[in-house]
Amino acid sequence: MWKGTIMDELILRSDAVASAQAEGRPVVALESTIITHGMPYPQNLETARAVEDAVRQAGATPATIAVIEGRLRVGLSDDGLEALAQARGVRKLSRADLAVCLASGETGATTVAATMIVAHLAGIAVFATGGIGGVHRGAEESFDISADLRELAQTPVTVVAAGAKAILDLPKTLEVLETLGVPVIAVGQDAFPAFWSRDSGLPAPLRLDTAGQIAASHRMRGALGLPGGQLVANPIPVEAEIASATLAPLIAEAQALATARGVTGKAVTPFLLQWLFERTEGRTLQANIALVLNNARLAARIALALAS
Ligand code: PSU
Ligand code: MN
Repeated sequence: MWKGTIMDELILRSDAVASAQAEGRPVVALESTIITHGMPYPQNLETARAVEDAVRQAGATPATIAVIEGRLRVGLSDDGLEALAQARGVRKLSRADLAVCLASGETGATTVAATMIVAHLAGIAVFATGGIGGVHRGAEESFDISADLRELAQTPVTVVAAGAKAILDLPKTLEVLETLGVPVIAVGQDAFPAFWSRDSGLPAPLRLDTAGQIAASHRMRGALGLPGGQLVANPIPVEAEIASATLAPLIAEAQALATARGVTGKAVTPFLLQWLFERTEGRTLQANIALVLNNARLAARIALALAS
């Protein structure tokens, strides 16, 4: 079939991913924007490697997704990870950018939205990241709402994140997810987590306590013919969290600075993360690393449950 041929030409799987899929073993998709735009070098490379190891140790195969010179890569080699981690000026790809980047043979890192699209094309149902994009503060003026939210509404991938980043307007983010019909499932607690902190002060719409239950609800959406995925909101481990009261004034400062400097569009999230990293002497980065690892482990358990 022509569609299959084009897809086979576009998607380059690593050997590990190809054999895992051929044998029906569990695979977990991982994004690459967190490597190129979310963390500084060399912590980005160390984290990318550690996240892949965490997935392997939990019994699944990691598939880090990126566009390298116009090819969709599903599963990167260690050299590939290193090149991406050191590269400068890499594009940040969301749904809108994917086709242009591929057609022009360029290199780009996939956000949550683009990683979901590619994971689904490649037949991967579970994806681990840090935190999804959402409704930015001041969105009533800027209209800045991440394409990640609409992707969750239309692409059937279960996304494990530590909630949404506390730099966002979390009440509005939850309202938009509700409008879009996206299940927002807190893991093991009633509160919606806020990325660096376990509790956003907002109740999560749904709660599940085990990977098996999350896998079952993923399957049930498929059986019902519902498009779209699930947002699995996995709180950061207690020992790694930063109290939200500590971060609140710094986030307000970061946001004010971004507005004053006219930072807009794709640059907003990387700007805020980088500024918080500097203002907390790296504490937000340490917390970010801990929560991504925690999400990778849970995603692997969900993928295992789906594969059995
Ligand atoms: N999670 C992290 N760090 C990140 C991101 C997620 O721990 O940098 C990235 C994801 O790729 C997400 C993006 O899709 O931030 C959101 O960007 P925007 O707000 O521009 O949609
Ligand atoms: Mn945005």
